[in-house]
Amino acid sequence: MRKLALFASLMVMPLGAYANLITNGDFEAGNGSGFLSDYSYVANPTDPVNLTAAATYTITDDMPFLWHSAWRGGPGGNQADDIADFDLATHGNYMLINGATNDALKVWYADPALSLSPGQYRFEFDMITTYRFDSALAQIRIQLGDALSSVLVAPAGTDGWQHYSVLLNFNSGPETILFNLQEAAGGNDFGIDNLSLEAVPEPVTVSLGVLGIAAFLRRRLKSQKAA
Ligand SMILES: [Ca+2]
Ligand SMILES: [Ca+2]
Ligand SMILES: [Ca+2]
Repeated sequence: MRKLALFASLMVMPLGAYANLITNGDFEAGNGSGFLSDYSYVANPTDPVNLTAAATYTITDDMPFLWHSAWRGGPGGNQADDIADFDLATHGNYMLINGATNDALKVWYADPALSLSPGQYRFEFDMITTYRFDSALAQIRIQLGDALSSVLVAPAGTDGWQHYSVLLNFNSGPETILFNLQEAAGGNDFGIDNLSLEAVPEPVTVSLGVLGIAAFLRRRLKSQKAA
């Protein structure tokens, strides 16, 4: 029984480490909670500029065409398919973005900055293309301090949300940032939702657990021999 109890406690430890370190990653708390952006925030679709200018964004639970006539969900074309693809009943609020022509601008960054210990992290998010066509698909890169992800290309303009998951080995640096490397203005329009950052339990924790069990069994064997 004691052996079983020890094993159980060692197995639970890594599982308990999972927790989303990002606040408001689902955007349900609206704009300016848990994040900031170098892009300009547009409050509602009746603003004169809408989201027709590059480097602008909003937080909405509605279809993109309300913000830009060339975006998905409008009458005609693939309207029914677009509405199904966006699945707003499931997603609620999301960040709707007209990409910048300067890839140094931060699309999204955690604010206040996260305080991370060195180690491996998993960054996950959902992305959808809001332009009706596939020109200049967004190219996303995640930066976690000194760790950079590969380039994550947005799905086609006829597809639904796509889930992305990257592992990053973080050593130092305070910021958790989402960049868009696509610098073309024609297209480069996308939505993101469900941002998540989790610490990945280190394999060494498991190894120590196995060593701990081995040591325990050795001790037990010794005490049995002595008896
Ligand atoms: Ca959401
Ligand atoms: Ca579709
Ligand atoms: Ca654009």
